[in-house]
Amino acid sequence: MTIKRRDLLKGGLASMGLASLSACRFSLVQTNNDDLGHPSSDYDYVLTAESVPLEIVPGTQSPALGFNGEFPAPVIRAKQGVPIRILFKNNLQQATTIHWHGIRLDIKMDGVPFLSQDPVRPGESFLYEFTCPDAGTFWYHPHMHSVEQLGKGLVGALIVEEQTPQAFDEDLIIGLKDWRLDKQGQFLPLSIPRHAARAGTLGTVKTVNGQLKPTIDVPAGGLVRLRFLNLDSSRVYHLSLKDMQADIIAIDGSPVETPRPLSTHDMGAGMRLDVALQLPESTGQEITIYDNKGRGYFEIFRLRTTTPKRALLNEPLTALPPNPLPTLDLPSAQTLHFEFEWAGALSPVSPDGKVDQTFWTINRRAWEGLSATSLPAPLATVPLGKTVIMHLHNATPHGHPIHMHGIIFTVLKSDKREIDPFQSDTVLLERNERATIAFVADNPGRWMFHCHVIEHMKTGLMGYITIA
Ligand SMILES: [Cu+2]
Repeated sequence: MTIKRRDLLKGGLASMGLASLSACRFSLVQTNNDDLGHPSSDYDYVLTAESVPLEIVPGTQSPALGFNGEFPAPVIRAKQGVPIRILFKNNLQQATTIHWHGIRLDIKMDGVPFLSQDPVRPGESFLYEFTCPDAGTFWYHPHMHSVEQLGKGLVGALIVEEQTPQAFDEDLIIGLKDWRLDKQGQFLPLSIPRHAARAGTLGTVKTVNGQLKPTIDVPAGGLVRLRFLNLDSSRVYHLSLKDMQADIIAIDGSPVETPRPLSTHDMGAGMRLDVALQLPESTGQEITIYDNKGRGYFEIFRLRTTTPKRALLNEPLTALPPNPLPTLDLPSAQTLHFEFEWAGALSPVSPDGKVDQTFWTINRRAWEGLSATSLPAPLATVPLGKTVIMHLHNATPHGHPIHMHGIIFTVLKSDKREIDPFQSDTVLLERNERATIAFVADNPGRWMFHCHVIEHMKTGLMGYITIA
């Protein structure tokens, strides 16, 4: 099911397997030494960003971008608490960086140009080396030229395995991404100002792991873990299994204390959801996963039960082990307020089609951009070790998945729904919603704080918070 540009058997190694469940050490480098002079066995992964023709619309080739010449991108598997080394090579025509979404890592590895590292220029390499303190479903993507680089395919799953995992009969990665393509497979403009100023420019071709409405075989009678990742740049998925019973076991990578029944879960750009599903015992049963909008249920893909390839584990579902997050000290917390506002009513027109307008602000400031010589002031500075409470107000008529780098926060409350507090790295704010989140500022650095609708962040809805 992997789309490949070409055989990747350069070094006699098979392509990085989606099915590989262990964090084995391998690489796709041909020579013994890489550009940095290290032997290739020094890395757990070698990741190359490059141009790749992909067959997304059947019978056509799209001039996409991919990691290691394939889509879905190689799944990076790390073990909780064990260092991982990833050599990144930029074979694109533009500079880039890689951000490891949701990982509480050292600021130097966070992959934001100028804020945490120099851009990786065409032909250059960068060694990303970090330890994931938290287990769960995360992802990786560039943090430069994001509309184009993410839109054309540079998105991949990063799975951090628990030290003591709950056993599942099957562990599936479900990467959701839409592509803006015409019928001949050519890219349509990835950003249209009129849409950038509203909900974001949506794709025209919906895919699951790069395929159109696939049916995925699963073992009858088994307990499966479905790791949903919204790898899209704009779209919100309203995930539902309709009448089928399933349990949410983790939200945006963070385990929930007790599994929660899934009815409909809204997942904005960049967000994830881990769901446990006990499959029917008979073979040939189909289970549909839907996008639920109001009364409408629209098929995303299906599972089909087949004869199990190995004996079922018959393990009961338990909660995933909690991640080692610091304890909130709410009584002595520092409180911050953030107003997200909209300036999109200006009806922007740009004759060359470029999105260079400012449509969104955080506390009346739009992102000013940054370079080697200019760094805007932070949105806030908080002392290291302090608990921070953030009151967020989406004073716009559109939804925003608000993401913060470097920390994991707890979503405490919302004025739109009952919240049973949960941990996350991205909170989806509906139009006019007020929500409260809190975290311990225990990771020093300049951490991005932005909307994950890529066009929203590019047109203003971005800033950073300094923890020092
Ligand atoms: Cu937004």
